[in-house]
Amino acid sequence: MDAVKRYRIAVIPGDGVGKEVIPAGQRVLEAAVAGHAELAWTVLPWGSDYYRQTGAMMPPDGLEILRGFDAIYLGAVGDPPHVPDHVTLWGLLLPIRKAFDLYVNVRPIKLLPGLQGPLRNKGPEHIDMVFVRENTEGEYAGAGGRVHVGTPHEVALETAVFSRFNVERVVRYTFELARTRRKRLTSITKSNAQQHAMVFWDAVVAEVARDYPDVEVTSLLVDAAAALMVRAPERFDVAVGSNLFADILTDLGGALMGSLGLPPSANLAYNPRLPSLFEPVHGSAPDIAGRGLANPIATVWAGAMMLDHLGETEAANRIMTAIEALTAEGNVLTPDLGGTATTDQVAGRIIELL
Ligand code: GGG
Repeated sequence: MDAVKRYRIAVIPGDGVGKEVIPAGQRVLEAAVAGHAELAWTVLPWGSDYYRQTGAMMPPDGLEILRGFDAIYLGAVGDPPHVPDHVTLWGLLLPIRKAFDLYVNVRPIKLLPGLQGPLRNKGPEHIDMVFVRENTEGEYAGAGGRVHVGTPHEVALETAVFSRFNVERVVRYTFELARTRRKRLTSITKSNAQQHAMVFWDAVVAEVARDYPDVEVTSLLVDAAAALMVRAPERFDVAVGSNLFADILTDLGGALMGSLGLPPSANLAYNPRLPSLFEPVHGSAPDIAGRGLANPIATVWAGAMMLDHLGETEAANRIMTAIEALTAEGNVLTPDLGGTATTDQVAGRIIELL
């Protein structure tokens, strides 16, 4: 008999609805692996409550603590107006991405069966793409500063950083992914206006493309890409973009799916010995937090991506099949999808459908 595998998973529910969707996700994952694998959860109460008690979003040795885990399962960060958004993000999520070199952020955008996004004439055959977001530098490199603060001559700089090593590996990851799908890659920049880094990005894509002659490459400016995602989403298969552009476009993608409560994301470590991080694309949604109304699907789906990453592919596939069965039957959905079910009821129904 095969030994039951044991995975050490750091759980950071974080803020707002993160505290509701993460326990729902844990329940589904537990049910999916039951009898085959053990998920050894360590819940870390880091986030804005921790910040209010200690002045920091995580302890000083937080990154060292996380290093010992096989994966990180994160809910959401953000507690405006109590803690400024840049404090929550730079105190927890962005340092984790940088410390463990989580170089790509993989975000599937896919219309699930039975759901209707805002594009009435587009079905699941039209909306099925994967975004690869550059995840450690670009516009979120944290390079910049402010001078002449408090004077009429105040200046603020936010410098985008694009290194050849990083852009090349992100683009290469995307080409490899394209080969597993419809072999169509869209690279998204703003290289008409941003004449240094974005022209460089285009050049790196062209260089790497020479190793993938079987993949069709399209380059789009980000503004045109946003319009095309709405007008003709079927033109997208695999897309790659900078930290900021792909962050924005995947929220648009969530809207095309019918709710931001749906898209998941996998922040993958370049070094497979370091933990990767899995989270819903959405944030802490303070407007609905604490009411049991949050859609757990993005978090459950992110959990399936985590299981797949850990090698529990069969369990991951069963979760995805159950999510699709849930949306197809359409009678246990949270209010963002027009239903009346609670977070826990949706998780419970997914478990029944496993
Ligand atoms: N689910 C994680 C979360 O809280 N996302 C909100 C957010 O603002 N994320 C910024 C980012 O992904 O860079």
